[in-house]
Amino acid sequence: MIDLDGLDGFTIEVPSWAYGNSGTRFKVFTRPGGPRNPYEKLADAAQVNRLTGLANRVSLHIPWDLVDDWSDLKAHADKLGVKIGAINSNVFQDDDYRLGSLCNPDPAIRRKAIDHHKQCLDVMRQTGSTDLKIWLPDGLNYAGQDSLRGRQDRLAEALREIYDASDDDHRILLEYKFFEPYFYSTDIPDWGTSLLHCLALGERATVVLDTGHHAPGTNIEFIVMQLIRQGRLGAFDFNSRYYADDDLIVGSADPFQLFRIMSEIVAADAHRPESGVNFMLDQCHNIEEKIPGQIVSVLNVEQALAKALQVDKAALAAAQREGDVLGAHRVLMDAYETDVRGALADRREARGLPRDPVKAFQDSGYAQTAATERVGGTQASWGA
Ligand code: LRH
Ligand code: MN
Repeated sequence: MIDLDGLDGFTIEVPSWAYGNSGTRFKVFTRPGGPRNPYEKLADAAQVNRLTGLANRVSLHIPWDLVDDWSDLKAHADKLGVKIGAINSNVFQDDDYRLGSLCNPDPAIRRKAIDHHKQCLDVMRQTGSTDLKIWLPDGLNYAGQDSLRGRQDRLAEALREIYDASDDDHRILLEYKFFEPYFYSTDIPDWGTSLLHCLALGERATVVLDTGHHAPGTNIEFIVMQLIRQGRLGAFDFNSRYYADDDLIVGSADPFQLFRIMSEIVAADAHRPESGVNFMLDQCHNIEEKIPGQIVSVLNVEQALAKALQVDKAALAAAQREGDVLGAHRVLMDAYETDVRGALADRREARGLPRDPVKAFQDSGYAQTAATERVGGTQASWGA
């Protein structure tokens, strides 16, 4: 009997930038009907929630999603049935940040970067968002280029000022990444460095685990377990990759890894809303249709969680206790091999949602309408 009760209240936050044009340094592909502003990005994101019932929050990126009237954008989101989620700072597209932002040797540049984060805190106050997500591109390309220790001290000082400027209901989500855009060192390269800064800051500072930000071969579910054990797993940036930070559809490259990650989540009951873990996507749909790509993504996460909920916890604990190596492994594999797709479609139907949300979107004609209506203006592009 497939038990899906654990899915109750589980939601996923989708990124506004996944609906705009994106690509690589070689090419950013465009398509008719792409969103031209945050209003249209929210409208597209709301389609994912309408058809899956899973994605009721949308992350914004500053300045990509800057608007004149935040309360008007919030009202627009409310009408669409979605909430403004995490606010993402951006210190990776300004010439001033060539040698870093919060870690820059120049105090004036650090000041500029700190003020940008304070601007993001104001956006949170005006949109009802409570998560400030900080990913810093900061790093070095050549050994000796700057003091590794000095940069950490500057970073700690700057994060302290941002943390102290935030409100009691705000969380700081500090993201790490092992390389890119710099190639010798990164100032927040791993979960340990992010965790150390979070522990130094205070209870409201937690770690963001982007599944594309690890060295090949990293056991990511171990990191998930350890961050939960420390009470500092704040959020996921879900995506998948074959080589580097590919930002592909979560679960498309390694569905078994996603299942193992969700198994650690279920083992700690961290899938429950009260855990405070923000399950977010951070992806770019460079060649595939954006909205169907996002629908498939949230369904992949839901499916991985549904499989993880099938793990026979008692049998697994008994086999582990008895040192029954294969027995324990096979308990987990039985859950992974459980086909939950029919039960999930039944669950959607029982909630008045389409059995196949991707087909329902294609049948809705939404993309065609957008292509005819969204004429003129400049399509939103990753980076612009
Ligand atoms: C950096 C990152 C970060 C976002 C950006 C869109 O690679 O993962 O989370 O700011 O992608
Ligand atoms: Mn990310």
